[in-house]
Amino acid sequence: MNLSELSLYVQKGNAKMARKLVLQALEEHIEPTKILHEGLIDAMVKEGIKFKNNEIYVPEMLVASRAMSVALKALYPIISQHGKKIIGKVVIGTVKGDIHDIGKNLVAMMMKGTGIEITDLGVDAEPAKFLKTAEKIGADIVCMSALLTTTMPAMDDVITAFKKAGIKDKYTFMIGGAPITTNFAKQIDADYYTPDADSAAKLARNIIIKK
Ligand code: B1M
Repeated sequence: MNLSELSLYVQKGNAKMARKLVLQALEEHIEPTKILHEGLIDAMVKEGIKFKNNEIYVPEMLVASRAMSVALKALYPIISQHGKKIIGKVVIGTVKGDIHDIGKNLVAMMMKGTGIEITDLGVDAEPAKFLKTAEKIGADIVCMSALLTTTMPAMDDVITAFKKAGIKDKYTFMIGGAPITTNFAKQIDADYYTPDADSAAKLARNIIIKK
């Protein structure tokens, strides 16, 4: 199967066909990570470029992202299947002001696949929500995602809230998202930045195992 066809259906926002092609690709034993990168993430990268060039607008980007989410769900059982025992707990969310959740969902899915229990705060999550939930579930790691340059400071707000409560050192803080860098992580006192879901999941597992 040609994965660029899958990417095109996602870009057009055809969720039904996108899901169908993911299932077909799996039947053809195409690697799930290949389907993810060449069929699904590729579509979002192309949508991002078209949006930047004013070739499409928010509504088109929105229908494409819906198709992406539907198609991603078809991959979920494979990516997040583990059968391992739970090794630790993560609280994850997209920070306040930001409603991008595809990357965050992918990170959560892959972490789950390594045996980590996930509590997902969804999008537009307030600092107090991170703090309250981390304390409530006894999280090992607090994970934050941001896709907008304008919402990056909200990550700092979360860490500041933990500092103010005197509990910052109880947790490891991991951050990520397209505009995030290692330098930014250092600036706001986050412990780690990882560029993608796969590296985030591997790192989280290592952190928990070494605890
Ligand atoms: Co938005 N958007 N968007 N958008 N959107 C971007 C991010 C943008 C780069 C597009 C562009 O201009 N080229 C741009 C941001 C510019 C900037 O700030 N520098 C942008 C903009 C401007 C906006 C609006 C302001 C548009 C408007 O209203 N005028 C608006 C903001 C809304 C808000 O949040 N308040 C907006 C809205 C939307 C939609 C709602 C339409 C939709 C989101 C739907 C959804 O998420 N459910 C949307 C989309 C789809 C995009 C693009 C096209 C795709 C994002 C995506 O899902 N990528 C995006 C362009 C782009 O990114 N190229 C764009 C696929 C996903 C798998 O990648 O999320 O990067 P990503 O996650 C990666 C890594 O970053 C990493 O792992 C993932 C993969 O392995 N990662 C982590 C993510 N979180 C991590 C956490 C970790 C570790 C790794 O540790 C904890």
